[in-house]
Amino acid sequence: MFNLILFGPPGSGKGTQSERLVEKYGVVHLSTGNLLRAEIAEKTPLGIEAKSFIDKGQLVPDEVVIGMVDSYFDQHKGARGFLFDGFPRTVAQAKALDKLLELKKTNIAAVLALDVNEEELVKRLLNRGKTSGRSDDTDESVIRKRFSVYNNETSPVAEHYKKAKKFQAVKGEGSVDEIFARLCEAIDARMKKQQD
Ligand code: B4P
Repeated sequence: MFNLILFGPPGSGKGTQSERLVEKYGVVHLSTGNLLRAEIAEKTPLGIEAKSFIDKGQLVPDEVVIGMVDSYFDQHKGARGFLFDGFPRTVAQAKALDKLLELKKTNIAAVLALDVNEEELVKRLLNRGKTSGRSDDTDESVIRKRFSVYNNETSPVAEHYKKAKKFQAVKGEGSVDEIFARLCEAIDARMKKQQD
């Protein structure tokens, strides 16, 4: 299996790039943001709980997200690999993922982190908010809150993977095509290393 994590602050292009990466590499896309929004749309108990956190720019509790990832994994038993998008977002989630992958006798090949400056991120998110109908993208104070949650709770996840020598920063500014080319270059190099 070849498993990747696409890491980065809100609006850094994780969702945008993931769509292209799963098509090119044939791995299964696991976006916790998309899974949570699907639960919200269906008004499930999990979705109703998640919405109350997302609307405030907070993270959904770890046990809710980890349970959701666990069952998604079980639904995709034959996968040749996963692209984790927006997960893990806390150190507890990263540790839970390590355990889950160990049980499946696999691991993370690389963590690619999209690097984008904050003002560009705010611009992108407010712009998306005009058409997406996403409540967490229309209010600038909620967007700023998401950045502070990212800095406090999600940034330490980078350290977790730096220690394991899996972390690689990738410039996330420029055109979607340019960023995609940078990501593919990094992935191809990791794949080659895994085969050697
Ligand atoms: P997510 O759905 O993961 O979304 P995101 O961080 O907002 O965005 P992403 O980085 O994917 O941005 P995108 O490519 O779309 O999370 C939403 C919420 O769900 C979280 O705040 C949290 O509450 C909850 N949640 C999710 N996972 C969780 C977890 N594991 N634990 C706890 N809670 C969790 O790009 C954004 C915009 O930029 C788009 O409009 C796009 O068109 C544009 N864009 C992309 N690339 C561009 C480029 N190169 N140039 C210009 N614009 C670009």
